[in-house]
Amino acid sequence: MLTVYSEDCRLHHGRAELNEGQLVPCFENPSRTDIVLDRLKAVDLGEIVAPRDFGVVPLKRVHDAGFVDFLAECWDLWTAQGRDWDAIPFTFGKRGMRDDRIPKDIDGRIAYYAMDAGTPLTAGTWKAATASANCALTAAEQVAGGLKSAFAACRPPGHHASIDYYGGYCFLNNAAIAAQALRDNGAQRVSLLDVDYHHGNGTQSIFYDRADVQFLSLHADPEVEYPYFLGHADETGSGAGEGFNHNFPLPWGTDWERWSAALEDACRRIQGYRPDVLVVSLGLDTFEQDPISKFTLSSDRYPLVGARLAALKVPTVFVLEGGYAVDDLGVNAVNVLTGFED
Ligand code: Q9C
Ligand code: ZN
Repeated sequence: MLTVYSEDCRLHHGRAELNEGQLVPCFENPSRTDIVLDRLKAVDLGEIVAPRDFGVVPLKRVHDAGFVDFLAECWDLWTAQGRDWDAIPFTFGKRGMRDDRIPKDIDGRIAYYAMDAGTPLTAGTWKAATASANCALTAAEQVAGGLKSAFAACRPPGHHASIDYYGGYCFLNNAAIAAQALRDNGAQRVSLLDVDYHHGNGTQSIFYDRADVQFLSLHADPEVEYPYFLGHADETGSGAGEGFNHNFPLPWGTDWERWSAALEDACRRIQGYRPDVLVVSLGLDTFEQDPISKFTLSSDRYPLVGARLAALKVPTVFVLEGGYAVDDLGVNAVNVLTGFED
């Protein structure tokens, strides 16, 4: 399988995130893709290429233009205040407050565009986030050109980033950007399957009123898990998109038996939709040893995930999302890909 990776993905390196009331070292850091790359080379999965630069146009096909511009200039505005440390919001808008006025002050603008205090924005964030999106776009372009599959080994991840907000370690929604590019390049129907432990709130929101991109997500129940405010089973789409959004919220402690039953449900719905192409938001934080998650999948299950997806017989773009048990992330991610290829 072809892999797309950019060294620029390493340039986003937050110092600390707010976790259980304390600032702790960021779970999402460059060592994640380092270990994935090591494993790809160890099993000789295939060629590893650098992405092509697609510019901001495909980013603004799914994200608000003002939001994209903000991400590009946030670090300069932040450092202009004499701050040379990571940018983190200290407040957020709440119910009943104005959302039609974007504050001028940098702290107000961060409050407007950020969804949590776990996603520091750093000097290298814009470069890394755009490199990450370019990896997904390049993988999509290769699959549109006839490859059976491709893997974007990218970070920062994307699925929590929505039309006009960032958070959950995500800035640009790489998988959504790839799905939209596939649509723009001739695919009539795209299925986007999100197997990250957390609900893909950003991806869901981006495609919620559309029938041309089917979204399916297996994740921890938002009643007990981040992102808390989206991901319930009764979110089925709106308007033309009614019936094209499928959430599979699962309890803490979900094991392979339960998780794979939900995967089977999702795969049958994909089959019924008859997509031209499949985009997989490939999170590996369903792993039993993940430090921030509570499912119990073991490494030997991930090839079965890949094999089930291959049985759909649809060209497939894999886009890396979460997974924080770094020592095992390479094996787990590559297990899905080898299972797909066998
Ligand atoms: N106490 C992705 O997997 N915060 N994002 C967790 C744990 C947010 C995860 C804090 C987790 C976001 C792409
Ligand atoms: Zn996750």
